[in-house]
Amino acid sequence: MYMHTAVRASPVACVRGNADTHRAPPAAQVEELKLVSNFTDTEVARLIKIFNDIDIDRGGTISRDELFKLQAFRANPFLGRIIHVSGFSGDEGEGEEATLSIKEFAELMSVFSIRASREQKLRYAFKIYDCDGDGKIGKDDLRQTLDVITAGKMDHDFMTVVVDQVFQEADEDKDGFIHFDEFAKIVMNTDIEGKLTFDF
Ligand SMILES: [Ca+2]
Ligand SMILES: [Ca+2]
Repeated sequence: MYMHTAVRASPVACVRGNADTHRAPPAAQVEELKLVSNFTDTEVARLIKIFNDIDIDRGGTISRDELFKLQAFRANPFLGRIIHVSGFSGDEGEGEEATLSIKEFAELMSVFSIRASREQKLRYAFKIYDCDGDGKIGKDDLRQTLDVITAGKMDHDFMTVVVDQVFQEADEDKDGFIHFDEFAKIVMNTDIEGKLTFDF
């Protein structure tokens, strides 16, 4: 059988005598990904396979479009928009498309997994709403988030009403910002946790 020589081979020696075409991922990679996630060995292996399937050009990173190939994101528009809002924060260069490494992908999937705590999910959701990243949600943050979540379809005046209402209710100490504890209270009775969870 022809053996291609692409430089994708792992530095870890191949296991001999195993004809399985689905090579097991290198143990070091599995351990590394387990450190940044809450997954088991089997789940990490599945995650690596998913990543490699999406990463068609085998560039080692996935773009937002590639991520959206995952059924879970298509089936849950809320999730997809959240990813869109989050903009893969941390690695956007000027004018460059943000991408995820496998490690970042594992972290992301970990937050959305059934293993993540409600607190972890809420912290993540909070970060998404906090567009300017100053640790609190201002009215501008909320406007921007609503704009993305509703795909720009929310009428400007109506949005002002909604934003004012949310602040009226959530901003308990009236400092003009929604802090994490205030945020946690207003989403307490919503299914935000369910929306931020999927099985893969
Ligand atoms: Ca903010
Ligand atoms: Ca406040």
